[in-house]
Amino acid sequence: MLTIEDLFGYEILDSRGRPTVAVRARLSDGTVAAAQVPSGASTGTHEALELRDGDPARYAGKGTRKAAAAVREKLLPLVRGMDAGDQQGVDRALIPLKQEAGANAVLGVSCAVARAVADSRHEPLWRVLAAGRRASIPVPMVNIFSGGLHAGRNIEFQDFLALPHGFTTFAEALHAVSRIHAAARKLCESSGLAMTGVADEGGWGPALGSNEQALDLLTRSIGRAGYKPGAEVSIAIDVAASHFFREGRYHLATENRVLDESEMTGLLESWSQRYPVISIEDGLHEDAWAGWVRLTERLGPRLQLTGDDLFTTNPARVRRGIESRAGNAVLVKMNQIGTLTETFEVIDLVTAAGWRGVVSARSGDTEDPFLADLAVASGLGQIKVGSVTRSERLAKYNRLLELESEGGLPFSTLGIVKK
Ligand code: 2PG
Ligand code: MG
Repeated sequence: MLTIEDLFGYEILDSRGRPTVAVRARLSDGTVAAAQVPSGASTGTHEALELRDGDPARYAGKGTRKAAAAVREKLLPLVRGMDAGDQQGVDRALIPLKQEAGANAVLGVSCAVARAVADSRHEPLWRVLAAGRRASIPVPMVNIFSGGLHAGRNIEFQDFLALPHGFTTFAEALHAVSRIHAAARKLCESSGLAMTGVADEGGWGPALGSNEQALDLLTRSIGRAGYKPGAEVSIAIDVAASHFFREGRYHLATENRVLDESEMTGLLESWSQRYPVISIEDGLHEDAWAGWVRLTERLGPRLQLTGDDLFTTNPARVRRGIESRAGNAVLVKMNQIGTLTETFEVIDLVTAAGWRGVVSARSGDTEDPFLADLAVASGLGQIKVGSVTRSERLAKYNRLLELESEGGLPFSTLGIVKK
């Protein structure tokens, strides 16, 4: 039996230059493998604990040395000698320690062990993760314009993404969004918008006069890149509504207006009619369960309504959403919940319910391509990694290109076609 012999955690920096955790696992056959943990900025209230040192002398209190040290001191004693191939057993042993050691430490162990097992068996990571599930190469939803907490609050809505659903391969879909990203820059420059570098996820973050302007620019960028908006490439939005919600209302500071829930729902409805929008994430606040049900009744038949902060990849919250019909899709982020086992619990709930799912990176990510293999293994058919610049983003796309080139995996047929 292949057992866990040693675990070692260490502090590294994420794509924003902030500390995060990496873990190296050593198995009884000598295999050593490491995994790096991502970190969000627009985090949901119900996410698992990300342990930070709180020492103001280092990285403004955001150091991760405590979480890193907990890997050997607190987590290793729980799993040393366990069957490394029993991911569920390993994860179940770790789950009670999420609060004390940090979910960042726990996830690092969960992923490093999975990778070590794959390496030891000389199997691709996705196949070990899939464990019999139907794997596929996902369609990417790609950030073109950023707002909110990822771009200095230039506008309130966080993500305007291109969803290239009209292509037969991942490589072609990626090529299309790369052209759209370039066309967006040109369009902004010719519109007199200052372009001074990219936002946290590699997209453009110009100072716009309104949130709707981003939709207009994106629709035109798709056209200028040579694609028919809505036919080959549609739009996805991440509203990240919890982050501009105060005292029961949605504050669109850029536009100098404040909306209640039904006005917010109305705004999303009118945009989805005037622009080729097919997917809306976090359109309402993370605890507005009743509002989400109403939103889903109204827009669910036409749109993918994805819960990110609403569900925080938490099986209990996802179950509640499925039962009450709050949304119809789930954003899957491993570090919101802290283990691979719980992440797959969510993936399996989503699949069984006939919902959609999007495997997602964090705005603070790393050069670890783990997420690409997870997305393939999940069979959910969609991945969100940010834009087509910055190597922490490209690490995932490049891995998907590699897997597609090898052949043998189907490209997801999302069936999202809106003419
Ligand atoms: C999101 C993510 C990724 P963050 O809200 O979907 O775009 O952002 O990692 O900051 O939560
Ligand atoms: Mg989100």
